[in-house]
Amino acid sequence: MKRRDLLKLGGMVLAQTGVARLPLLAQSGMTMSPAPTTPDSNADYTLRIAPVTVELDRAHILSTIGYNGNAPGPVLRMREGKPITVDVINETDTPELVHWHGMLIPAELDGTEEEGSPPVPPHGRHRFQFTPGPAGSRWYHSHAMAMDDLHKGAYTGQFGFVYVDGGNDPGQYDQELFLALRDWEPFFTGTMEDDDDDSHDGPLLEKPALLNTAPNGLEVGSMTYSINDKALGSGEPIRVREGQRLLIHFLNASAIENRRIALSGHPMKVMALDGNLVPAPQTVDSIFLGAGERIDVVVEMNHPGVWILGSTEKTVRESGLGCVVEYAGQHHQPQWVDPPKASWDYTIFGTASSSSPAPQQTIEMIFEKIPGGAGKFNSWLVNGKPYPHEREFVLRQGTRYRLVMRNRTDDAHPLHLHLWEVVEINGKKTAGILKDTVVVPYYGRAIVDFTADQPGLSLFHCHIQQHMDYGLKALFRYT
Ligand SMILES: [Cu+2]
Repeated sequence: MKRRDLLKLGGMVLAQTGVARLPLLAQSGMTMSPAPTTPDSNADYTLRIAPVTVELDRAHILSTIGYNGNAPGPVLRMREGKPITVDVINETDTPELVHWHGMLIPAELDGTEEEGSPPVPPHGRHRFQFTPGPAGSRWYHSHAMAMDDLHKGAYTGQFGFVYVDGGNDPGQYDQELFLALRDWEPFFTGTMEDDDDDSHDGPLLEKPALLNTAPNGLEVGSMTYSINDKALGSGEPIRVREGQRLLIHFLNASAIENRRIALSGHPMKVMALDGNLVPAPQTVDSIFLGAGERIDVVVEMNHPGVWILGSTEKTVRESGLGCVVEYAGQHHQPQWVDPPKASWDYTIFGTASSSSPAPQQTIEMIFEKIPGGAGKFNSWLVNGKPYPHEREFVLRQGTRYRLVMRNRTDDAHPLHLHLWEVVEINGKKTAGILKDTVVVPYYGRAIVDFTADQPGLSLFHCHIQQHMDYGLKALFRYT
């Protein structure tokens, strides 16, 4: 989407320093060791929600709310199908919700206010017991509403990876890394300019003939970024040796923005989208992650040097969204190499025909934005109506649905529901790609199929916090 103009105005420009000091992988959330449990608990994991300090670099020491003294929180490893207990202790003054994103678990455990999941009370605790699944890269994060409070919900440091082990990982890699993309210190601004080319070169199938030209409202921006808890140029590099294979789990944990990422001089083989193996892994020069999305890639380390992995947007990268990858024996300045320009296309990772049952019913959704005007917030409508869409989207257990999402707004929205199969993006068909979040392109269209097999309430929503808070969501319920 937007940011670039703002970033030109200010923000720190990364000094061309090499890499220095600090954080151990264990501190930066890249660790694979289990999170500590507290002695007073017999849970598998304990998550403590409390104020934390995050040192992105010497110039940016932030205070926010995080898990277990850090942001991101620990990587929680679970075994698919093996019941697990997680105690969540809330040491803050406000109720909190922990959402298990991508996990297929009952609504009361899903951690979403709108679904009626019980909050973790202020200075209270809540025990989560569930059977993790499906296998793959999942994550946990606050699902509290933030509205006009940029110190709540997904704007805070309450996020972390969950990796659900399927037990059949052939382990064909030398290093496994968990990298979460983040922006910090959000602010409201009315002067964004839309220049994200990632979804602008599509066919604009849903662009209305008559655009609403009312003045735009306030949006959320940021000029401070990191991967895990470190800005580019701070923290330890990822150290590699020639000939190694890296498995990198990427997560876009931003509450604000979709992102394109590359590793200079190194193509990446996309193995899984949102934690689910894709039918046709492909090698690409850059990847694009909507807020909430995960991508697993394998990278062959066959280009010795010292390289920058990070945002393809220069200002964003130089304001922190990157890290250094250093080959053994190489000590020069980290280099950035722009990847060739390309559009992100989910469909290339799929197959021609689906083995899933044909949909029995179609749900049509039209997204529109009502510009808020100067100093006010925009709002979003689904099918011309505001949230909550009482009894509008009622599912029958076991039925296969086709969901047609028509984006008549000037933003690319990462829409999230439990699990669906991508059918078509801007008219291009595919099959076999299972995801829980799909970016519906700028004035574009995305079609997905899903089976109604998660009884109870399900919240369908945009993963950009402000869009969700101001209407881009709907409750699905069952008959
Ligand atoms: Cu959105």
